[in-house]
Amino acid sequence: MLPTPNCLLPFLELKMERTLILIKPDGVQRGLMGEIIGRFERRGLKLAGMKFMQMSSEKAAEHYGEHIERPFYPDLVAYIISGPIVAMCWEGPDAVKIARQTIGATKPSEATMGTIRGDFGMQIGRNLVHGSDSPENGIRETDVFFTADELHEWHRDTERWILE
Ligand code: DAT
Ligand code: MG
Repeated sequence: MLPTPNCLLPFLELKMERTLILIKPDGVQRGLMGEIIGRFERRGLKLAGMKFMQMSSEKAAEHYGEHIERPFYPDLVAYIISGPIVAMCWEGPDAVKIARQTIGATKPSEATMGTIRGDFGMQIGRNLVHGSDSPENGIRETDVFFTADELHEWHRDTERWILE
């Protein structure tokens, strides 16, 4: 794993994390963008960046590089580049864990009801959403999709009712 840049260390120590969330092509095609975005928004995570885009195979390889040796890799890449996606960066304390909990288990048949995959998913190869699995990957993956000027630091007026 690449070392964390020094400027990001205070961010990690505060446990203020960033997570990269993708609404995969099935989520877009099924008209679930608003539903999925709303779940992260209502949970209390704060949006730092969002874009509607179609991934190239190069970007898919960069994003999913850790899975390159897995048998499902070619299907995974074909699926993720098959249509437009929504890429988002959400932040907050424990954002990675909170987002993974909101998304649910990788296999929709094992995902708890009330999670995105548990409520809308059927199969592992159409599991609607990606979420980073560690704070370090949250930073690395955000960097794959966003430039610094596409990430916004803004004051949310409801902040004190969400975080103590
Ligand atoms: P997650 O997306 O929950 O972080 P992962 O990182 O292990 O899961 O895998 C990335 C994606 O690859 C996952 O969302 C769906 C696909 N995938 C993982 N394991 C698979 C398997 N055994 N068969 C088919 N697809 C799989
Ligand atoms: Mg993963």
